[in-house]
Parts: sequence; structure tokens; C-alpha cells
Amino acid sequence: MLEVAADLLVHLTEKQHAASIHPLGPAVDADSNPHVPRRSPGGCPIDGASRDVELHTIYSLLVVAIITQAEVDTYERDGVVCLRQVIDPMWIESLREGVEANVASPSARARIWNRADDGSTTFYDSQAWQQIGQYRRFVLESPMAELAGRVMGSSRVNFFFDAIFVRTKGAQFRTPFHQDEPYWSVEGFDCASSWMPLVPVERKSALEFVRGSHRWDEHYAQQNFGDLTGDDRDQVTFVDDSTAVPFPDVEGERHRYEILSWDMEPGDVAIFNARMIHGGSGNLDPERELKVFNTQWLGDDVRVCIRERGMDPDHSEAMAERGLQTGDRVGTDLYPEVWRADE
Ligand SMILES: O=C(O)CCC(=O)C(=O)O
Repeated sequence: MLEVAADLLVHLTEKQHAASIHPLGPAVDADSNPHVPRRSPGGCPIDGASRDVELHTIYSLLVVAIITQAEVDTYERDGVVCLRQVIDPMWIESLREGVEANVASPSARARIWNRADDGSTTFYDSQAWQQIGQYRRFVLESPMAELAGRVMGSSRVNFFFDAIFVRTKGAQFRTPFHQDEPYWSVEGFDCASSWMPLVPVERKSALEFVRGSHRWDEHYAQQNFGDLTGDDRDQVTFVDDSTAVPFPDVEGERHRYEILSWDMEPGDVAIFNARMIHGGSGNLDPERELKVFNTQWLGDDVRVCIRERGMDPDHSEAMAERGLQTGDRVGTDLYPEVWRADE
């Protein structure tokens, strides 16, 4: 544990030095920046010696305090920012255990997106945080909510849902390019997703983002992801909408777009705006697998938006049960407020 803390301090010192000479701006001054929270992001979820608990808490505090203005600006401008080594290895280890339990016992929402002839599969589950303790603790107690809030510049953050993507060794399946917000039962600019690999991933196998597409005005027709499984329960039909234009062929015309992706290690997180065009991943070498734990976070301007059709995952029933209607601020036990900046 001490080794981990020492490594972190070296990493953060280097990062702070780089930020202070970064052309886009200096490191955030915790006393003057309104987005720097004044409270601890949460305790340690795993039983252990109090010294370890303190070190984990210090780790989280240091990481959150060192998010630079340049990183906030990058998210604002590009729609995505890759934060390096911001999640403690303890959380990664715990989530890996959670994924193992989840794959062994999937929720009713789980799907196999792809089953290739070579036997490789791409497993997906969502909203499993209610069954899997390791997911729940990460959602409620890790610094992730605070990181999302800080990067979005929101004053408070509610959790929306988790999504798990597990590709077995050599899986080639790539997620088609799409935007997230049009499928969701909420609407707002301040929706952020975190794509967090639990194993090392090469750039060619990581999620890809079309730079700046979160600010494009076009209203694109989205894909029915149910086509991928063929299963009746997965089908999503979009409302006939004459204002929707065909979705751009990013994969077929890659040269026309500025596509961002990174080699990533466990502990790195790509935080992206839910209006971003993104897709890819997969394309794995035969000995490589990929496990990703993804969380979605809702900031200041987000409101419930029950769409006529096309919601995936469809939260309309759960929202109705909790009395949430279009236009309401998201809340309740299912979408808890996890972080709030001090007034
Ligand atoms: O990892 C993937 O394959 C897809 C991820 C994705 O589309 C998302 O996180 O919204």
C-alpha cells in the first residue's frame, strides 16, 4: 500500500509540474477555483487497517485536487478528456471481482452483443449496481462522481446508471458509432459518461471519440442496437422524425473526422459528454481481453425526458414508479445525488 501511495505522489508531482508549465493553463488553485470541492470524496469501502483507509482517502483527495484547468478546458472543447491514474488500484481490484460475479450471474438486462464464430463474446449489462456490492460501493463512495462533477463544472452530480462491457480474448466486435443522450430518459448538456478499463487496453482497442462532436447542431437518426442481438426484448424503434438526418459514416470515412483514443491502463478514465459521437473498442489481439466499467453522471442542467420511443436503456417505468416526470430534476433512490460542491 505504501508503494502505491509513493507511486501516486511521484505521478501527481510530475503531473502538477507539467500542468504548471502547460500552455493551456496552470494547475487549479484549490482555494480560488469554485469547482474544487471542500469535502472528502468518500471513505474506503474495503475493510482493512485504518492506515490503509487513510492512505486511500488521501489518494482520492490528492487525485481530485490535482485535476487541472487544462483538463477541464479539454473536456469543454473536445467533449472528452482522458484522466490518467485517477482511480485507486483498490477500486479496480474490487470492480474486477464485481465483474466476475456479474458475468457469472447477469441481471435481467444483460445481453451478449456479439458472439463470433471463433467463440469470442461481448457481454453487456447495465444498472447492475443494485445487485453487485462492489459496483454500488464504487458508485457511492469512489471519487468518480466528484471527478465527473469537476470536469463538467457542475455544482452537483446524480448517478444515472452503470454499463459493463466484457470482451473475451481476441474479440473483434466494435461498437457502432453513436451518441448516448438520444437513447436516454434524460436530456441536458451536463451528462458525462466515464469509460474505465479494468485491464490495460491498446489504443486500437479503446473507445474512440469524434473530437468536438458534442457541439454539433445536427439531429442524427440513431441506430437500433437491438439489430445486434436480434432479440425481441432489445429492439428499439425511433420515432419517425423528419428533422433527423442520417448518422455520419464515421467508420467508413475515418479520414474526414478527428478521432481521439488512447492507450489506457487501469486507473485511467475517459470522461465524455453524452452528446459525443463515439464507438469502436474491440479489435483485440488473440491474447487480450477487455473489461470496462462505465458509469453515467448527471449534472446541473439535466432533466427527466420521457421520449415517445427509442429509449435504451428505457428508464421510463422506473422513473414513473418514483413519480419522476419529464422536466423534473433527476433524484430518488435510483438516481442518488452522490456529490455536491460546497456552496
Ligand atoms: O465499450 C464499448 O464497446 C462501448 C461503450 C459505449 O458505447 C459507451 O460507453 O457509451
